[in-house]
Amino acid sequence: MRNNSLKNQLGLLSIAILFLAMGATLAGVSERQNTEKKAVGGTGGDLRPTPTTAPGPALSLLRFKVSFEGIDHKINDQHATLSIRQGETVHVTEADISFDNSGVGTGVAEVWLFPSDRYYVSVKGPQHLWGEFCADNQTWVCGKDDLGIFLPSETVFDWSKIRLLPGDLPDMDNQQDGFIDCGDLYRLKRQMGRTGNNLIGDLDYNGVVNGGDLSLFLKVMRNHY
Ligand SMILES: [Ca+2]
Ligand SMILES: [Ca+2]
Repeated sequence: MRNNSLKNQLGLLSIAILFLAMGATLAGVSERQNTEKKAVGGTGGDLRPTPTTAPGPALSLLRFKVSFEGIDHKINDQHATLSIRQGETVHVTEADISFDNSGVGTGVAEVWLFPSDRYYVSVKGPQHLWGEFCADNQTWVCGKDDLGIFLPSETVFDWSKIRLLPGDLPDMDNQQDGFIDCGDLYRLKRQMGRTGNNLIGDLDYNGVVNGGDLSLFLKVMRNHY
């Protein structure tokens, strides 16, 4: 009996040791798995580069100065259209322009822009051809070597050194075709002698359509066509 009891005790002890050994083995496997997960999953010791994403578009305030050919004095506020291009993407927006005593107009347009992108900006006055801008304080016509301009909201871009050219008069549907031609001259002549505000033929904004406007129109045609 005593021998059997001793055998049973030894047997139980062996089983206990076996379970302890298995437990230690399983714990070792589990620890390795956790370590591998940490190495792959990034919770401590992650060596993979952190992915980065380009900043998305943000609603920006585009502040700018422009001037009109033939205007060197304060005139009433005018409306301008802006076309802001980056590659194949074009944003079109509008802005009111207020003029100082020297005829320099200041406008602000709201537009969604990518802060990291360069843009070309075209501005069109109410009776004017498009003027294209690709740099601050620009004095030249944009060419293929110009990369465009970053447009941070805190900058006021001075584009007044290149004057917007008058002569593209709106038609009966209030549309401008982007050219100065005999159709514009016809509309100007039909308005000769009229007085008042916001006359499409009043290119110098003095409240009357007369020879001064016709002279300005012909000067633009002569110098730029
Ligand atoms: Ca026209
Ligand atoms: Ca006039």
